[in-house]
Amino acid sequence: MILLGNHASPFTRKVRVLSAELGVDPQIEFQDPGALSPLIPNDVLVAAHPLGKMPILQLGDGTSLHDSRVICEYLNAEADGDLFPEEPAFRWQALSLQALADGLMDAAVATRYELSFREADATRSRWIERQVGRIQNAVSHMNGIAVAFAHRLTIGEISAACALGYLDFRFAEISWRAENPELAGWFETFAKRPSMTSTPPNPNQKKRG
Ligand SMILES: N[C@@H](CCC(=O)N[C@@H](CS)C(=O)NCC(=O)O)C(=O)O
Repeated sequence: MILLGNHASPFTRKVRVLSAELGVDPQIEFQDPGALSPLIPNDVLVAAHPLGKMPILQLGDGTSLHDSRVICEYLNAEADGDLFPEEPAFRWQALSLQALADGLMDAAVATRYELSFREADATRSRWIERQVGRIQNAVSHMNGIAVAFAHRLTIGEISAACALGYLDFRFAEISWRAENPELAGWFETFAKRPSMTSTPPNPNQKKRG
């Protein structure tokens, strides 16, 4: 299998962390599709996914899977893993946490693009404030439920960790730890897992995402 993505992309990291937790990462060849810009479609990505976004998982039979949620669920099912719990008591919490973390990443990635590519004006600063407000609300909600994070590893905690890792990477000025001590404590431990330390977002600072 080939995973198209780059190190900076938090959605790609989600797939890589999950693969490492499942122990299937040696079966996946990680390939960078080249320059990524929201202004210029990347031909490699568009050929495999109409939206032209990463990550994309190319299977041995030539088919492609997207997006990160589908790829993660596919890998978990193929490996007979338990990162997408079946029991309702865990399942809906895990999927909701994944959705929240994905929404945080969407807001952060969109803000990153906006800051990189658009001229400053009054509309832009209001739009950015709205995204940062979303990010802060998401982090605050996670802090409120973080006490349960250590009980069981699911796609929810993996997604939350990748979202927080992306904030540290691109938005260090959003110093989220001070107001969210439970979440900060959990992340400090989680960030030391081999799945996280082997997938840093910054081995090459030039990549966008
Ligand atoms: N919902 C998608 C989001 C993927 C996404 O936003 N990927 C970004 C990189 S982090 C991307 O490919 N951006 C390129 C673009 O917007 O043109 C997922 O879960 O995979």
